[in-house]
Amino acid sequence: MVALRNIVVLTGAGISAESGIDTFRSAGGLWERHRVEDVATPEGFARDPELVQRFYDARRAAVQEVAPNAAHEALARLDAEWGGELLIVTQNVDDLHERAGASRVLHMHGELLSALCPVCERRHRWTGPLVDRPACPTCEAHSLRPDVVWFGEMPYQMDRIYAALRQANLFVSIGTSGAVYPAAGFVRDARDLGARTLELNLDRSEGSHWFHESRQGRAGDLVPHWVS
Ligand code: BV8
Repeated sequence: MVALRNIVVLTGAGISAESGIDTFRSAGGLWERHRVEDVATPEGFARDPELVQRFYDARRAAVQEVAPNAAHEALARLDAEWGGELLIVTQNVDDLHERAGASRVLHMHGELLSALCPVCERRHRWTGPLVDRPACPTCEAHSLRPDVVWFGEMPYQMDRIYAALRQANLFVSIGTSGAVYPAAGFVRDARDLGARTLELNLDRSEGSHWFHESRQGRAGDLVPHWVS
């Protein structure tokens, strides 16, 4: 039996649902009658930058009004207490893992509270709107965009994620539908590399059959139970 030392946790929108943040599938993947795949893309941004900026401005404001839930808090306890390797790879762009106290967090799809300047490529902590085209604090260009990874764009820190998967003894997926790649493929990578795989999700997901074990329920119930 391999000693359980190194854990990779993947989280998705479902872990933030009980904090009051809509998941992509619960909103029917729609926002103001637009498919998320049409809004969360570079093409969508080029086509209608104001629509896309308003989509993210609304979410950036909303995320500052909600609080972490028991699932975020349980992972933060694990992060504080676990003596082995732990990496929380999140698809979420909210900061609820950090606000619960977790530190070993990697935002593979970027963060709402960050603005990216495509001109000087600097990132800035950003809590206000971007729709009114504010100047980049570094280079003063008026081109700041949400610092999130859109469909068709390269997720952040993939090398670091695959390095962690190669070392993992346990891969736990929490609150994700397994609809979006490359994140949806991590369970297969982990399994092929010898890790045990566990899914904690409200419903069965598109990837449930790849997991050694899949438990259905609310993250606020399942995650504290798993961590304890
Ligand atoms: C890439 C940031 C190359 C923005 C997001 C054609 C053209 C171009 C690309 C593609 C293509 N076909 C396929 C692709 C690849 C594409 C893709 O996968 N498309 C899908 C639609 C098929 N992927 C990409 O483009 C990615 N980039 O491929 O680059 C590459 C490849 C490999 C290696 C390097 C480079 C970039 C994808 C990132 C897109 N950006 N977010 C933003 O947030 O606005 S994705 C966004 O949607 C989220 O970040 C998240 O990843 C995804 C939604 O998924 P979930 O988090 O799972 O949320 P969802 O609502 O779907 O599910 C929630 C789950 O929770 C449900 O199962 C539900 O049952 C459960 N739940 C609900 N409540 C609870 C609960 N569980 C527990 N407790 C509860 N209370």
